[in-house]
Amino acid sequence: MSAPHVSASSVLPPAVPRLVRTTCPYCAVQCNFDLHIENNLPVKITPTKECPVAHGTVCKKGLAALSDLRHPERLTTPMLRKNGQLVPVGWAEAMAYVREALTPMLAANPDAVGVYGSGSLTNEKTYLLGKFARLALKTANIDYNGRYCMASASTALNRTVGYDRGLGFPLSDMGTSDLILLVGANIAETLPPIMQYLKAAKDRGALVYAIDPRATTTAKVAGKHLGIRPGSDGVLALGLLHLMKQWGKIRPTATAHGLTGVLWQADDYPPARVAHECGIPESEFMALAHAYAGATKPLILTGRGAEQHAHGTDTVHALLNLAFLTGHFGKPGGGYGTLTGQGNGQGGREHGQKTDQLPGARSLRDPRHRAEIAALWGCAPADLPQPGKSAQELLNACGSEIEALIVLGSNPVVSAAGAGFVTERLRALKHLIVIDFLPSETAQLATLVLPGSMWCEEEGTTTNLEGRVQRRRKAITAPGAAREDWRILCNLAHAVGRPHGFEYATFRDLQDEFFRVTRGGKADYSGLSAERLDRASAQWPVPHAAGPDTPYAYAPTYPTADGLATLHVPTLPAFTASPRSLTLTTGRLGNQYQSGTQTRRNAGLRAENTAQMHPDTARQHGLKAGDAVTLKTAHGSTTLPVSLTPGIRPDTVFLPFHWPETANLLTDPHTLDPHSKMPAFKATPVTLHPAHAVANEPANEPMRGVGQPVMR
Ligand SMILES: Nc1nc2c(c(=O)[nH]1)N[C@H]1C(S)=C(S)[C@@H](COP(=O)(O)OP(=O)(O)OC[C@H]3O[C@@H](n4cnc5c(=O)[nH]c(N)nc54)[C@H](O)[C@@H]3O)O[C@H]1N2
Ligand SMILES: Nc1nc2c(c(=O)[nH]1)N[C@H]1C(S)=C(S)[C@@H](COP(=O)(O)OP(=O)(O)OC[C@H]3O[C@@H](n4cnc5c(=O)[nH]c(N)nc54)[C@H](O)[C@@H]3O)O[C@H]1N2
Ligand code: SF4
Ligand SMILES: [Mo]
Repeated sequence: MSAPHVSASSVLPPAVPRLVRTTCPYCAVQCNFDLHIENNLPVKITPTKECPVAHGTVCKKGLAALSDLRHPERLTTPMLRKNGQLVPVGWAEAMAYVREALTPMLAANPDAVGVYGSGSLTNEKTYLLGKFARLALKTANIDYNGRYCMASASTALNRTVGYDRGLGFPLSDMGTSDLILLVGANIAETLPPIMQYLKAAKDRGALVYAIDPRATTTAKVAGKHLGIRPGSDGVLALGLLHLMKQWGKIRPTATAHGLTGVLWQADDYPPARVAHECGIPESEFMALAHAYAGATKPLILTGRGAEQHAHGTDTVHALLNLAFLTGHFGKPGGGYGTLTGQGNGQGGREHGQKTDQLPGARSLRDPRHRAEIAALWGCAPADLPQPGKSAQELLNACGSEIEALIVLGSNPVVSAAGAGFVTERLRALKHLIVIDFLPSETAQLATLVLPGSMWCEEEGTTTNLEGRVQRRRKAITAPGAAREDWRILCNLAHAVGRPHGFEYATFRDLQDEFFRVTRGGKADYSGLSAERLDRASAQWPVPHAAGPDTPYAYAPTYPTADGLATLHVPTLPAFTASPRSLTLTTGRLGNQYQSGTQTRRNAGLRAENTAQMHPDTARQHGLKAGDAVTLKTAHGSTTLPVSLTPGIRPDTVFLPFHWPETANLLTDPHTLDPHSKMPAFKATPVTLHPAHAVANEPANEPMRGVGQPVMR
């Protein structure tokens, strides 16, 4: 990249404005833009055509990203809870608290200390967080919010081809597909720059389907919309496989284990059954099947709509099997891919913050991998913990098996399933240590808050949804006593008396170690350096400094024991729901990001927190637009204004999850996908009650959610 940029060392306020090229703090597209810096402050963002992903487009969130940097609520000093209140303290006092709180616990039972990470963290911080948990704390109990994200797709890819890169080809190849199925992905709102590739495909004559219970903005651009019942995507895939088999379209990508069982299962899914279970007209299903059969390069892309179910992994297996058995998996621009979500959702799932993982996408269960990492970290393989609890299990165990929790880069009070229940669990902890740069709802519950750094206040790399590693450059220094997160993790290791391995003199030492440690792993970044990434981004694996990167990841042989793929027969629930029952599904709005910490405070990003429903559904419940409705599930209740959207299925209600008083008060914290441990964010049975009708009922205390804001 021939972009103007500066190194981390040249951050003193300059006499003239300077430009620093970096990447966006939000989603997995990881658009590049230039920051115009004056006096240690970015004053303007300009997109750049040199961005290898978005080519000069950015979305509204990216353009508004500067507003949080010096927000009045920005955390600039550690805050310790004293007499029930969080009060500012110095770093020395904060670290003394950490020492006193954690040292006895670590001596007695290290697994009582949990660590909760994030797909928003750079690769280097992801790596360091995993190392911190295993080497300094020696706890098995580390996991991260990616468990809530693309974990079902990641699990299905790993189980099938032993490898997990969300897209196996450069994003721009999407433009060469002749049929694109967006399965539960509302990319016009969530990954907007990708729309240019969708449009390129359409311009070349491609058919594009949005498969979604709502006629979303994406569906309007796509042109074709299949409004299926939440959770039924796997059934749809089996129905397509059924017809492909009948129509002689089976020509597997490669020899694989499990082909026969998968093909047998499809016999049970004739079109009439599929139309019934998916809740769509059979004619619409047949039109899709004919389009798939006739396409030379069909591409199935899943988003969270298909994946965030208690049978999400099986759903992805069904879609992946279809792509594989029809010979499209692994083709440039064709086959199957998952649209990763968070800024470093891809790299964040590769370098050891997953509970069963070591850096470079190694397995904590594999004796060889354990030995490799132990040698690099200077410990015995037996000293490395075994896999521990997954994200939701970790949160659910707070206050019982887990006595202290360290959170970096997540806001589970808003984003976890059953957030009311989870909030009570977090309150029951002895110690909750949150590293954030804004007072998230989770930080507001903490016993200690440590002020971290924001995106352009630190160096690092992120890996976008096509496995492209890019530099995120430091442009300014963090305000007040806020520190770079990597330094905070090192401070914590020192505070608990385990400094070994956390003595980096500079960020560069950490980064070089990170690249080096991935050598030999499936996600091998060892050929990378900051200098190489200055010249060009690179798609992993990149095993050699002088060698090429890997734009096309999925060869017909796979990194499995015998080089073959293994297809799994999906287990799917039968859909027998009565036509009168309602399903709650949840998701995103274009103007808000995740749990909302970074966007609800931003005046440039306004959005409405409403319960979206079909006009007929509203009418049946005596509701009209703007009325307050109380939504109740087996897990909680919440009250919101109604908004009417004729494009949604009448049996489905949609809630955004960006606010504390919303979606996750209603979702189930206990039922998880058996393979990926994903909660069912996208389907919960729900009932609707006009708010005046429930006003006199007793309040349901534990379900109310977050506690009183204590920092504002
Ligand atoms: N504006 C914005 N952009 C974001 C984010 C954000 O918070 N805000 N977050 C980022 C992250 S981390 C992620 S993971 C991505 C997520 O990106 P998406 O996957 O596009 O986001 P969602 O809105 O969660 O879900 C997509 C669609 O799934 C539909 N859906 C619900 N249930 C089902 C179902 O059972 N089947 C099918 N086929 N569809 C269903 C919903 O109606 C919704 O339109 O977005 C990233 N980009
Ligand atoms: N009902 C429902 N629930 C969902 C989903 C859904 O579709 N429906 N989607 C799920 C998905 S896909 C995801 S990814 C999760 C996301 O939800 P969360 O895991 O809560 O993620 P964020 O809201 O991004 O939270 C990030 C927090 O960390 C802070 N932060 C961000 N980056 C950094 C950093 O680099 N350093 C530090 N120190 N702090 C940082 C932010 O200020 C914010 O408070 O939500 C999940 N929950
Ligand atoms: S698309 Fe994603 S990476 Fe690009 S500007 Fe928007 S939020 Fe940032
Ligand atoms: Mo996500």
